[in-house]
Amino acid sequence: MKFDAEKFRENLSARLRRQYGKDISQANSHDLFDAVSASVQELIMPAWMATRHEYEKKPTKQLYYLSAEFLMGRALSNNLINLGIKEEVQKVLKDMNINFNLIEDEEPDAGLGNGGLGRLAACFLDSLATLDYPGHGYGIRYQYGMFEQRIENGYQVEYPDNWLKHRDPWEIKRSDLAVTVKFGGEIKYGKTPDGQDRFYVENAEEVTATPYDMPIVGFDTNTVNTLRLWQASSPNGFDLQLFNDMRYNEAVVRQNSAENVSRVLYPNDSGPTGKSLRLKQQYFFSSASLQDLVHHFVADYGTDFTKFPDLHVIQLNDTHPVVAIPELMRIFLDEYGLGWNSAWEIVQKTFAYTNHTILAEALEKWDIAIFQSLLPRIYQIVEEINRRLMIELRAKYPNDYKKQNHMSIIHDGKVYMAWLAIHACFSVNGVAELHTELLKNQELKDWYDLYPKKFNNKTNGITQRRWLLNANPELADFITKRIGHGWEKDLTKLKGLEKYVDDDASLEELIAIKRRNKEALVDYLKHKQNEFLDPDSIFDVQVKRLHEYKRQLLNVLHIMYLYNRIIEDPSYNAPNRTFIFGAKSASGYRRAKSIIKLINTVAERVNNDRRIGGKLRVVFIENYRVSVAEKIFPAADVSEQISTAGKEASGTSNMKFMVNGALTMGTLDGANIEIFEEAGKENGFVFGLTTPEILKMEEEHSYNPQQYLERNPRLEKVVEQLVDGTYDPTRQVFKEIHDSLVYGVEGQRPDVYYVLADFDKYCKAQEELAKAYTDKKGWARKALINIANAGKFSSDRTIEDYVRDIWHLKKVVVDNGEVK
Ligand code: 26Q
Repeated sequence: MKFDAEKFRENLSARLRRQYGKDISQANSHDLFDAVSASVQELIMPAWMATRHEYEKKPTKQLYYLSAEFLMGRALSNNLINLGIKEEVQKVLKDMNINFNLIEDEEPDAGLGNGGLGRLAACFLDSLATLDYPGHGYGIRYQYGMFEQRIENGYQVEYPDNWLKHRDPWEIKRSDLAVTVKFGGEIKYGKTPDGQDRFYVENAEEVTATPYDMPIVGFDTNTVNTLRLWQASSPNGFDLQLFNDMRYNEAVVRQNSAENVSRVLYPNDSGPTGKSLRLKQQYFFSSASLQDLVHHFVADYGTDFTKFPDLHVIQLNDTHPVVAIPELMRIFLDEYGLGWNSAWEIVQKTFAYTNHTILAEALEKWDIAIFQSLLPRIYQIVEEINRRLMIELRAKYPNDYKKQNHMSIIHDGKVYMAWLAIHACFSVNGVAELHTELLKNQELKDWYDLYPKKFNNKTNGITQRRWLLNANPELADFITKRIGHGWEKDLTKLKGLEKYVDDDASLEELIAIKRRNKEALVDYLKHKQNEFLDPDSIFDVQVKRLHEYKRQLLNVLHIMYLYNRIIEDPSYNAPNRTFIFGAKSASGYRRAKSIIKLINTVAERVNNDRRIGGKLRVVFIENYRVSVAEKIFPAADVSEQISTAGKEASGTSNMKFMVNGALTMGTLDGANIEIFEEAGKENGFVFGLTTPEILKMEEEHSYNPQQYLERNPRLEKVVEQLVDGTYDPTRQVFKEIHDSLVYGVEGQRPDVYYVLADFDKYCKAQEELAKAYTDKKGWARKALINIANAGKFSSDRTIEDYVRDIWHLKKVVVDNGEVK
């Protein structure tokens, strides 16, 4: 885009005057952040309008990505980079004596997601716009995003994330497009004014859904797509009568009830809570989004909906928006009078579903009682969908009642959202090769047998614009100096770096860049947490949500083992290591919270033991989130990807580490397998049980954790140290962790995630890693090979795969929207 520095400068000053009544010298960092962002937003506007105009001008199929989460992080720097004006803006600000970094740090993360699934949605939006595809996001404008985590006395404590406390300069409220979403009420059947028999609902609770639009700026293109987030409010405000009667609390009950729908992101990313407010959120944004699409369609094309699937494809991000399926049926049947068969045909051509988990306990199901009372008409439609499905199943598997019952969308008193998705959608995909195979052959086998053609794999990816170009500018320059530009939009070009893997000067430079990035992280942690890290030590990093299956516990047990060794064996000799953790736990996940306490307890002990002499340090980074991740990946030497094989659907941090030149310490799980395939196993550290080995042990019930304890005294010792007073004088705090490994608690088998089984293999792989690190050049060479082979893991590739196999979109090139 053309950038007029003088105009930008004037605009900025004018804004500060208008909005804050200040001139530049009086403005604080926050005022400046807001004014700079607003000025950038204004630069985005013409291309955003031009994009919308272009999509309206020639009817073309558009993608709508329905997701309960969009983990966007910060927008300022990313937008500047994608607009191609970051340097210019930085220069203008510098000339005005304004420090860009300080301004940047004023922006709160848009933390509207838990982890991988939400960040994937954000990376997809970036890739869609960059590749000139008409694809938009629909979600919820949570007033409070992912909680702020503080560590108090070693424990996680959650605080509300009030990210909207100042205004958000990137959003535009579209009150003109508000719709009504209805909950509860009674189903009636009767005549419409023009004499047709229809279902309708009476006495429903009405909630207004107001859209707020955020621009999604493509990199080096004029395409600006839209993320539309819905906010809930009461159509009638508060009750003035009650207020006048001084019944102040009662006066706002209805208003609060409506506003609660988009109040807060549920901070658990595993087992469904079964909370009806969560189902309310799901229906709220699904219904609002579909009403929006249908209104627009009817305005343009009238009520012949046969063309609907030619112009819309809706991707469901996990089962969270699956209630959109019966909602579209409801709109067609009840609002436009279509017959069941024609409505169903359109619906089946419109929706596609992505599965993000293999954990059976994470598959969403809702109690019939909750579902039916909250969404009576939707429930009725689901019953009819299921009635017709069961006819098919009875015909196909006449005597297999077990299968019929298992596949029924409604059974055991619950509504199975994944079953509804698989039955209704034309595509069902997993997010890495192994994951998709496990869905087909294990978890969803019955469905794969019934609908083999629906199943396909789309290995996840990440956007190199945010995670390399923006987060690691020095590495980006290193790359561009050697292979030129082009990798920003075609990450496979990184392959060109392979020429340099034996070039000493390049390796030296790569080492120097990593070193400076480590210093930057050291600096950050010094200021934020008063932690002093050694940049010459190995930065060994595990950052991700805290889950037993991700096995942060295996990592800590290994640290406890190293600590014992260093103390017992004065001749212990290995490079200094810093183990870095970042993880939020779901607020109700007790065992995960104990693991956070354990990490912090071990850190406290190890870091304050003089005998360790810098050999070992443990750091828990508080409140891990996108903006902190952007400082961590560039500084990492080692990427810990150590989930129990078969449990991590894909993982995406593994890709962010790889493209930033960290070596993977990983199990053969999720996308790790594809990473090792691309980079070569010899350029990382593979260890642990494989999925077939684990499946076999599960089938035969042959896993005996006791054996591993007996055979490995060092393992026995660290496990015992959880309860012998070494780390906790009360011996209570880590008892549950201990017992879950050794005995099994709450009816579970012991060591469900094979921590003890993989411990020895992990220690050996870690030893190999430490040895490899002593060869600085050899290590840098491996790092460069990893970077050179990271091309597959761009979300651009993922999006092209979706477009080719599922969405069938055409690129729409937008001119710059500037007045000619
Ligand atoms: C469901 C019902 C009620 C409340 C919460 C939820 C809920 C919320 C979030 C369930 C799951 C999630 C998030 C799951 C998630 O992030 N999965 C990850 O998705 C990534 C992108 O595909 C994968 O890389 C990870 O392997 C997978 O764990």
